[in-house]
This record gives sequence, C-alpha cells and structure tokens, in this order.
Amino acid sequence: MSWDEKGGKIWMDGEFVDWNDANIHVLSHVVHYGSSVFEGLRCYKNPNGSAIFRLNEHVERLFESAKIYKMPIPFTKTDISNAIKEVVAVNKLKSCYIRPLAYRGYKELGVSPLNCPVNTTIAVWEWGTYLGDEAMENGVDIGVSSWRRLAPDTMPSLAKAGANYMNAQLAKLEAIENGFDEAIMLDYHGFVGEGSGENIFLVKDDVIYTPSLSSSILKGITRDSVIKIAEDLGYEVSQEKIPREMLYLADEVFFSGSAAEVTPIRSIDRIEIGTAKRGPITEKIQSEFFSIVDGKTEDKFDWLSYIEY
Ligand code: PPE
Repeated sequence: MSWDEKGGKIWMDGEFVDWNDANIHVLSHVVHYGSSVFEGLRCYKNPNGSAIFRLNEHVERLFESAKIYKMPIPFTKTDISNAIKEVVAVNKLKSCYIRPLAYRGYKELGVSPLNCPVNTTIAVWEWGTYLGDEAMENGVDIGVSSWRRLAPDTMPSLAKAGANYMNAQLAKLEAIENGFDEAIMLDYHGFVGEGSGENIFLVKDDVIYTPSLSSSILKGITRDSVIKIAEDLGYEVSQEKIPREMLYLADEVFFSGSAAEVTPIRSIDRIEIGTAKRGPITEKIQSEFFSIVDGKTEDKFDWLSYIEY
C-alpha cells in the first residue's frame, strides 16, 4: 500500500474498496468548497506487535473538527476506531500512516453543505520520515513565512479541516522557493504559531516553551505527547505567546507532529539555533518518544492500541 503500488483497500463508508476504485464525483461539495475534516495517525511495528499511536485522541479530534463544521459523521467513534484498526489489518501493514477523512459529498452545489451527505473514508500507506531520515538527527532548516496563520475569527484552527491547508500550502510553497525544508507561521498578532504540518517547541535555559492554543494552532496530539514526556522527564513546559525573536535565541527548537514525529530544527531564517544540530533535550524527548512507539519502554501513558490481524 504505497502510492507507487496503488494496491490494497481503502475504507469508504463502511466498505472496503480497491485503491484504484476509491473515487468521488467531481461535483462533490468538498471538491468545490474544501469541506472536509481529517486526521493523520501512525501505526508502529514493535516487538509486541503493531500498534496505533493515540488512536482514541485522534478519533476524538476528528469528531471535534466535524462538530465545529456541523458535519454529522454517520458512524460512532467506536465504529471509526474499529474501522481504522481493520483497514490496517486488511492491508496487512505493520507500520504505516493512516488518513481518516470526513467530507461533504455529492448532492448539489452551493455554499450550504446541509443537503450534501457526509461521507467518511480511511486510507493507509507506508510513509517514511516526513522531513527526511537525515533530519531526525541533524535537524532541518526553516524560515518564518510571510503568510500568517488564520486569524482567530476567520477559520477555526482547532478544527483539522482540509481547507486550512490552503493557508499551509502558501507557507510551504514559499519555504520551498526560499530553499527551506519547512515554514513556520506567525499568528495574526505576530507571535509564533506553527509549521505547515507541525507544532513547534523551543528550549531555553532548560525550560521548554510552546505556543498556547490562542496562537491559532492545531491542538497537536504529538504536542500533547511531547508535553507529557517532557514533564515526566522533569522539565517545566510553558504554553505561552512566543515572540518571533525568541526562536533565534533558543538553545534548541524542534517540530512535533504525527507525520513529523519529533524533528529537530537547526536553523531559522538562516540563523543557527544553539549549536546548529540536535540539542540534548530534543534528543532525550525524541528518544523517549521512539522508545514508547517502538515498544522499547513501557507504554506508561497507555498510548498504544494494538492491531489484531
Ligand atoms: N499543526 C498542523 C498544521 C498540522 O497539520 C499537524 C499535523 C500538527 C500541527 C501536529 O498535530 P498532531 O499530528 O496531532 O501531532 N499534520 C498532519 C498532516 C501532515 C500532512 O502533510 O498531511 C500529520 O502530521 O499527520
């Protein structure tokens, strides 16, 4: 199940459909108005089996995103959790990325989505490191985008909606054009927000900082995992408004995300961060994160849901 093979099955509204037949009509509401909400999860293979990381939290957030957009998903949370596990098992994948998505489908066009059905789909594929294998050790180079995050009274950042990623695309395209691996966007007020697909953390004098939810960010589940791991390791973690220049002065900066996992950042706007390589606290958190998902340490936070094949 990869984009090259185009094999395997995709779950669509309760049925398993061949990858190549998982199509929708071009006049579906979502195609015209971006009316979708989605999730991204990872399943990790470890010596005890294969386990999905924080399944319940992702399903919960999918339903929260749908609630904000008044999109009634015609399945229960348990149905979706079971379907997520099933689609991994049916595709016989041990380690993969999982993409559940709910969207307004095909019935009529016009801005109001109310007459359009809500369809739900879950796809899986093998996805390696998000920003490159080498990045996990050496860090990435990022730049502050000229595009800001969504203003709080424009589109809700706490909803993981497909349309939010038009904003993310602008930032990502600009980053690529400028030769950066990734962008970091400021919020409407000029404080640090998040990357195109990641939350951000910085370390200064052994204290860990991350933007608060009022900076138009997604409430990242990896962000929450990093906070819990860091606190468990004895670090103080502060969620607050972060001025842009605090990024440059940090000892360490890193991204978190389901796709990005824990990725160190070595430069911002071509300014070296700390020693311009993965810092010691980033390394500790990253290694604890991978020890949990790889089953090397006890799953003390109860984050892993094992798949039955
Ligand atoms: N902010 C944004 C804007 C975002 O898209 C993600 C996830 C996060 C923060 C981190 O959230 P979490 O995954 O719950 O820790 N981005 C998803 C999509 C990436 C993509 O390229 O597509 C992801 O990581 O799955």
